[in-house]
Amino acid sequence: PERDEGNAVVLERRTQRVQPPHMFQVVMLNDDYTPMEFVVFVIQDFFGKDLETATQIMLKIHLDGRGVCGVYSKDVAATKVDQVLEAAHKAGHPLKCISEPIE
Ligand code: NFA
Repeated sequence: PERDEGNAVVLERRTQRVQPPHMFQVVMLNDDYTPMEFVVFVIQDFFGKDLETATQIMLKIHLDGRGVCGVYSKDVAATKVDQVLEAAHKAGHPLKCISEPIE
């Protein structure tokens, strides 16, 4: 009956809620042309890092080829990527970043 269907829905939703939200890391990629100061500016501006942290992340990307700028829900991570790519494109820099699921 209807009451059983209702219980089944509630139980299924409870099971789903136990799963942690799938998080995505925004990874910035190195290139040979984007100025270091621009990268530091972008990391501060869009990822809320202070100057020292942004500089450390920029240097990590410069040396390793890539670095994580932040971890977000899928939608927010995609928005961060869009914001970075638009700012870089407008400034004439080839800076790239991607979003990828963690684990
Ligand atoms: N490799 C760039 C340079 O030497 C700096 C850079 C760092 C670019 C991090 C992109 C990401 N100007």
